[in-house]
Amino acid sequence: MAVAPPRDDHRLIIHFDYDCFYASVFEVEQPVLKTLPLAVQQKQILVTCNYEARRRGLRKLQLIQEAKQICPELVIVLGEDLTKFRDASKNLYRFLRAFCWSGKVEKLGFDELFLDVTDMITYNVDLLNRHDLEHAFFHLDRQDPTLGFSFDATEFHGSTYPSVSNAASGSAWSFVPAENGPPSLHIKLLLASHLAAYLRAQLEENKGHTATAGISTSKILAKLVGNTNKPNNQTTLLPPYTAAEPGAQSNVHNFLDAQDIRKIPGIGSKLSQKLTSYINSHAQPRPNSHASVMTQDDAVTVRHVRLFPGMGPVLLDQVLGGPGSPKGIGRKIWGLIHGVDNSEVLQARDLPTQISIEDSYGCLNTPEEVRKELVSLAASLIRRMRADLTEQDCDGDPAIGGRSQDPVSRGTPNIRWIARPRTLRLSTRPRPPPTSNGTQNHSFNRISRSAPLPQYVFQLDASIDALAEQLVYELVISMFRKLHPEHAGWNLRLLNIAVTNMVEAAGERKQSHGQDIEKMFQKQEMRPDFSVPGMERFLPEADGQDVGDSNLLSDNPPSGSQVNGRLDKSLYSPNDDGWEESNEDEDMPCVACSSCGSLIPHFALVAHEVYHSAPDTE
Ligand code: DGT
Ligand code: MG
Repeated sequence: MAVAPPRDDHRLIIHFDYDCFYASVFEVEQPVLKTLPLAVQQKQILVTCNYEARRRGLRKLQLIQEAKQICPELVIVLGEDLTKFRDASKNLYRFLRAFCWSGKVEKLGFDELFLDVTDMITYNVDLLNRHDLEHAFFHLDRQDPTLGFSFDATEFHGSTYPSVSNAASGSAWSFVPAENGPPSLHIKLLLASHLAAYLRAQLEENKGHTATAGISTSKILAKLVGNTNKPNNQTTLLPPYTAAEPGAQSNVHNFLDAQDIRKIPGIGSKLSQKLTSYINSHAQPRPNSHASVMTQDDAVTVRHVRLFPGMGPVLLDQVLGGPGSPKGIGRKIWGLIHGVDNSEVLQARDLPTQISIEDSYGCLNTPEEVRKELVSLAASLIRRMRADLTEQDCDGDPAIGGRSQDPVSRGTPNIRWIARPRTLRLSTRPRPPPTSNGTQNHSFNRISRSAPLPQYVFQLDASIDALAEQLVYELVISMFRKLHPEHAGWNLRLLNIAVTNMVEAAGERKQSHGQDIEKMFQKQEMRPDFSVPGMERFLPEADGQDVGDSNLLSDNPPSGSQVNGRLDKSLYSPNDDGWEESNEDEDMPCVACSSCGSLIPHFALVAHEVYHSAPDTE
């Protein structure tokens, strides 16, 4: 079946992958480490190592023991606390985002980014002086023509696929737009290659991190082509992207054909396993191979799939479809292996919709264990809230919610909350009881409970450990008791605490409409009766009387130390992912207020709306 070629309106996408990311975070802290073989350890695994270590034969995801044997002088640092990687990732993301006009900068995990630079390239191609390409100037600002960098527009920066000597020949001039003609893809990619090089250099100079980049017209192609030359390099996928004339070769096909099917983003391990076993078990002769039959171990490439007899969306649907498979899977995968990926680079979003911290356990059974873990999780949560939801208050303008107006931030000049979650959620997953035939039941879900988040957690001058203790003793334990009324023996496998229901401070968007949320928070501080009648049972009880388990309130609070090996997931999920079997508000149905997002019981909604409509007295 013919596949429409990648879109012809040519978006320009740059993919960044920071080199040996975790290791380089340590190197930036201690530059002397750059010259030594360095590995980052999590559990017994070397999760990554710097290129000095790789030169000595080490590789990612190797056993630490094995790595030490290969390289006894290896320097090992512990990487189980992800905080510093997350902070570095956010910092680099913000740095690169500042260059990108469209604001379309999408993070993939901690160390990959996609930038949609189409508008920057279109603008600069239009301004290119075709009579002096060697001394071209790339404008980084539409308003200030002096901001930018010089470059040589007669050649690509960095590596290309295919390499330039093998690429379709033609003088650089022939790729430059004709006087009134549309710019060629070639010249757009060429400019994008120089922009990528400039950004990589800025990243290294200002932040100390090197990165590998890929440049093409879609996320999938930019990511895959970037991988071909690592580290500290970049690769542009050259046109032609379509086989326009009979017998002509598309570089997209040529490039993708050689890829292992498992490496194609969007084809996860399950799908590639299904494809591999289908292709291998049908024992087709390999195209261009001397071997007449493939073995089970043979890697299946895109070419094997694409040229497999009868292959197309219908056969792919048969091979990959089935219960649980998304509709149209065959068409989607057929598109991907032809380089068709129209997914947009998502608009930058600074604020997570929720922050969630969790840890899994062999078995948590006693109040003492639970309390200790909850305090530790709460400390991590507050630390994350401070990292992700505050910013330097540059102008300190009280009119937009600056620090001087914020009672809970007083004493910490220059830092302010840019968003405040309204809801705290505690989730647990007990170990399921064995089924009647004695086998383990694996389908036991999480249960959770929510409550309004107390305002004191926003005090920036209080110690995180002290706040975590207070939060657990005054609120979280009572939530836990409601989830698990039994005194002990819960056999817990997982604890998760999260803050949700994020409300952006109005000062963030100076032109935002509606009520100034920051002011509303202040009023809330001043009005003890803001807590709607009937909600008190969710609110912190100062003396903890409702908690009812003296063991949980022992006089011996633990330190808020980090839990090793914490799983720290679902941090930026755009919405709750539906895994939860929530019994929240089971006996008091609540609705989220459309103005401020608070969870309000039905019966109190009218009173709450009256509160919002009250004239602003300030
Ligand atoms: P690179 O990109 O090949 O130069 O090396 P890295 O270290 O940047 O590796 P990458 O990009 O695959 O992953 C980014 C970071 O994520 C890496 O520094 C450590 C962490 N990481 C990667 N794979 C795993 C994994 O399988 N498990 C765990 N726990 N962490 C991983
Ligand atoms: Mg990387």
